[in-house]
Amino acid sequence: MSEIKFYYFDANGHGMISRAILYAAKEKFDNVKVSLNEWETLKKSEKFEYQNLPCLEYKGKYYSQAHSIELFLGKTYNLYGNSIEDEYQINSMLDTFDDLYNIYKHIYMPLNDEDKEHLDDYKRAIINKIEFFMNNFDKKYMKFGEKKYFLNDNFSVADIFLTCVITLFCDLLNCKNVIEEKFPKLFKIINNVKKNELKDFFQNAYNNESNY
Ligand SMILES: N[C@@H](CCC(=O)N[C@@H](CS)C(=O)NCC(=O)O)C(=O)O
Repeated sequence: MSEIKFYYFDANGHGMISRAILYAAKEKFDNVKVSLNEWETLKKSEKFEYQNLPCLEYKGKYYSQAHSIELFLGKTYNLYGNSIEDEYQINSMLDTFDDLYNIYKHIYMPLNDEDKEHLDDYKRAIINKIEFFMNNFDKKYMKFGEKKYFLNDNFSVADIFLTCVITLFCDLLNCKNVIEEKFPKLFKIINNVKKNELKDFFQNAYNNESNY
C-alpha cells in the first residue's frame, strides 16, 4: 500500500490539478475514487477536516482544500517556480479555476428552474470568461519572453493548470476549436505538455466521461 493517497470523486473537477501534479512527478500513489455512497459515511471522518474532497493523505498526514494541496504538492516536487513572483503567478492562475467553476456549476447542477432556462447564457458566459483569461495569460506569456513553458524554460504548475483546466472546460463546453484558433501560442504549450509531462495522466487518469 502506498504512503500517498489522493481522495476525490470519479471526476476531474477540483481534484484534477493535484492528480496531474502527482502524475507529472511520476509519484506512486493510490488514486482513490470515492463513490457518492461511500462519501456519505467517509465525510464524517475527522480525516476530511472540511467535510469535502479533494483530500491528500501524505506520509501519515491529511491535507484538505484543493489549492492548498496543489501548493503543497507543487512545492514538494519542485514545480512551483524559482521566486516569490513565480509563486504569485501560479497562485493567481490557480484562483481562476473557481471563477470558472462558479459559472459552470449552474450548468453542471442547475439549482432552480431559472438556471435551467438560462443554460445557454451560462455557456456563453463561461466561454467568454475562458477567452478573457486566455487573453490575459497570452499577454503574460509574451511578457515572460515566450519560452518553452508558460513562466520560463522550466515546467511548472502553471503549465499543469493551463493544460488541465483549459482541456477540461474546452471538452465540457465543446469549444476547443474556437479557443485553440485564438490562442495558438498557449496551445503549443498545452499540446506539448499533453504529449510529454502529462501523457500518462491523460491516458490513465483524465476522465473523458465525466461532466465535471
Ligand atoms: N473549497 C473546497 C471545495 C471543494 C468542493 O467543492 N468539493 C466538492 C466536490 S467538487 C465536495 O466535496 N462535495 C461533496 C460534499 O460537499 O459533501 C476545495 O477547494 O477543496
